Amino acid sequence: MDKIWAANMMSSENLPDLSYHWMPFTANRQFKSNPRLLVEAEGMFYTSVEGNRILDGVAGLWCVNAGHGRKRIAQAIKDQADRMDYSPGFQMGHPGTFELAARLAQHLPRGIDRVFFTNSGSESVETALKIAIAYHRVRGDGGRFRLIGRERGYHGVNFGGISVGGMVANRKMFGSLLTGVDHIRHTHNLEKNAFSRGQPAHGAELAEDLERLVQLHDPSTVAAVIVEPVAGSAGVLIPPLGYLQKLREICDRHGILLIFDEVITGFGRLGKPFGSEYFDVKPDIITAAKGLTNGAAPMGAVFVKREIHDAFMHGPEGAIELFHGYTYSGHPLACAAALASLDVYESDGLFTRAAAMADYWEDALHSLKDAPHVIDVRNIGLIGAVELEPIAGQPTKRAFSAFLDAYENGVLVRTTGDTIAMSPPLIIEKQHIDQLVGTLGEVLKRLE
Ligand code: PXG
Repeated sequence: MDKIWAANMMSSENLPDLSYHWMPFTANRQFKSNPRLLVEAEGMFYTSVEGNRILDGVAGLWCVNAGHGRKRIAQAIKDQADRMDYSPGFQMGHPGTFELAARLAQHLPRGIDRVFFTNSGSESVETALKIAIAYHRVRGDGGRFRLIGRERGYHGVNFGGISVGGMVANRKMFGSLLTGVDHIRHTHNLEKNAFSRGQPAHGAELAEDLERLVQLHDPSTVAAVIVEPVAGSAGVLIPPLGYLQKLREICDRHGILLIFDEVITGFGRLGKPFGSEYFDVKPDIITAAKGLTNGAAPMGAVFVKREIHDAFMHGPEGAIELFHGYTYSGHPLACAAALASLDVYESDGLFTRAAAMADYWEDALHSLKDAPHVIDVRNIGLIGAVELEPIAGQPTKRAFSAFLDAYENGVLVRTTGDTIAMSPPLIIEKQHIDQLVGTLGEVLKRLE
């Protein structure tokens, strides 16, 4: 049998050679000199290869919404692997994709019920952008090709996603990116909104920046606007009250599609199935991934308004309507994982559980207000962030030190810039929140 790594197996002769794997979004040399390897996971906790239990404060990477080790999901994947490993998705199908799309439609905002499958959030974004541009073209409005994103937006790492995205480090190394892209201003404003609970009061007017760009380029050239309802990777930026509504109004005024990137906010993170419902703003297209399979298999999806889908369903019946798709679109194992995840979310009430925990979460996080170095605490649903004053001349270092210290002390968080971000599994209990925030409070006291 192949070796399966388990707790307490770390020793110099046991450890694989770490040099071959070029790790994603990682300081490779630093990591390999002091690796953090996880080998087991159950409920709210990971176990490291040294045998330490680590409270998962980020649901893996914002994806394990129902907590780890869900037997129903594991069993569904095993059963599917035994029955049929793979089936082609082009001009062929298997029942799982159709069943899953219909199940998903029950949880989506009304009218957004056509589903295209991908394998990741990044692929969902590329797919959504392509559908948006092609939609205008199939309607005879092919002059609409421009895409508008937002500063500090994160839409994955492929060329479309980094082009509409607004994280400088993710863009600057990679050449000219897509043409025909522009960005509205981000909404982060500590002077006015620091220590807001939930949606900040100030900044709805920043949506007017969209009107400015639309007028600059002429509305007839703009295909779509893409934003995260809550920006995650750029440091948990919560939309000001009224802001998303204004974006919707401006898009409506000019016939522009609004895409919500719900890779993070989908599947219960805010206490509703999707962020669109939470904010009561209906986009035209929603991108998703992560929680779709509870992180147990790679899968993404694009949810499209029925009219958009239907606009493609003209022309000869034997013609392919959309020249787009992936070898693994709707992979049987991922479908099995997603169907079982929906079962778990539904039976455990996880689509709305974040709403029940949000007040306790908020109070606990805001107890860190006066801890050393803290310049902001923000929260929404089961998302939280603590922003630290950067060390002069060494941005990101202070938050990363906090991440390392927390990990050493049994708590996993994420950092981006000098912000500590948290997004625990939605099964979190009060005692876990106490442990997470308690450990973080101790860490902040120790920080340089
Ligand atoms: N859109 C959004 C809004 C995301 O948050 C992606 C697209 C890309 O998804 P994939 O599956 O291609 O990675 C994401 C991914 C973090 C973190 O800690 C966030 C993501 C990924 C890794 C880390 O902030 N979000």
